[in-house]
Amino acid sequence: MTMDFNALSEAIIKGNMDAAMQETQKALDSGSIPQAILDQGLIAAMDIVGQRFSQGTMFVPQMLRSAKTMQSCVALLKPQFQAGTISSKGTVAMGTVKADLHDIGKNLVGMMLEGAGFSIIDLGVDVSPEAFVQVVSEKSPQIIGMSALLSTTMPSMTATIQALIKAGLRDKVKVMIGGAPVTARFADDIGADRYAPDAGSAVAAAKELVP
Ligand code: B12
Repeated sequence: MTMDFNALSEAIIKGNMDAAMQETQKALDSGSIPQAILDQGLIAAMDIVGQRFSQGTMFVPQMLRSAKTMQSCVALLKPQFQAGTISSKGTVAMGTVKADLHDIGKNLVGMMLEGAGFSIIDLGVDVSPEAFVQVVSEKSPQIIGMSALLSTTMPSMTATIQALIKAGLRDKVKVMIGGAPVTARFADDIGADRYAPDAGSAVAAAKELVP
């Protein structure tokens, strides 16, 4: 069935957690597809939050409230994305790069990958190149996934790849990158293996990287 998610988006933008969670549950109960709730309700709302922040009509505290509200709604959707695959397709170590604290996108990508049967090592936010190198040397994930939401933190992706090369580990791991300011061109330039624009295509990319 189709439905519009305006009330849900509005509640996310206002940071009204109770209303947003109720709207998410209502959408699930009425048979809306979880992916549609995520894309058209939650992510669409965060885009508007970003635009209002750029225009100077919303500020960091409100942005944070919207982010927390979104995260609570994502938690309600999470069970819907767990496919119940038992055998692991491979391990992905996911982190938001150094000096960057945005983790909603990284968490969504991790959640979708988990749903598709990958094991996730969540390194959290503000992850230094050294920390990525350490996880590769100690845990041997097949893929590392780096997220950056700030143009100022994208160079940390370059630094991480350089650090992997220096440690002699670059050929031991595939590197996947993403985040709003990141592009396929940038991925090519810095020698990453893949860029993906959203969580769905991140799953497809990971499956290609670890066939
Ligand atoms: C929420 C938010 C915050 C929250 C973050 C809370 C949290 N726990 O994450 C808070 C309030 C903390 C915050 C702080 C700041 N923010 Co902010 N924030 C946002 C906002 C509104 C939404 C981000 C988001 O969660 N989007 C929803 C998710 C689902 O989308 P996504 O992250 O892009 O992820 C998807 C894809 O990119 C991809 N993806 C993401 N990661 C990865 C990784 C891999 C491996 C792959 C394959 C794919 C992938 O898949 C995801 C799912 O589909 C954006 C605006 C925007 N529309 O992006 C601004 C934005 C990113 N912030 C911005 C700024 C400027 C800041 C601050 C500097 C503000 C300040 N003056 O203090 C600080 C920096 C703090 C820091 N050091 O990191 C700017 C960045 C401008 C730029 N290009 O550099 C933006 C674009 C807002 C704007 N329009 O100006 N922010």
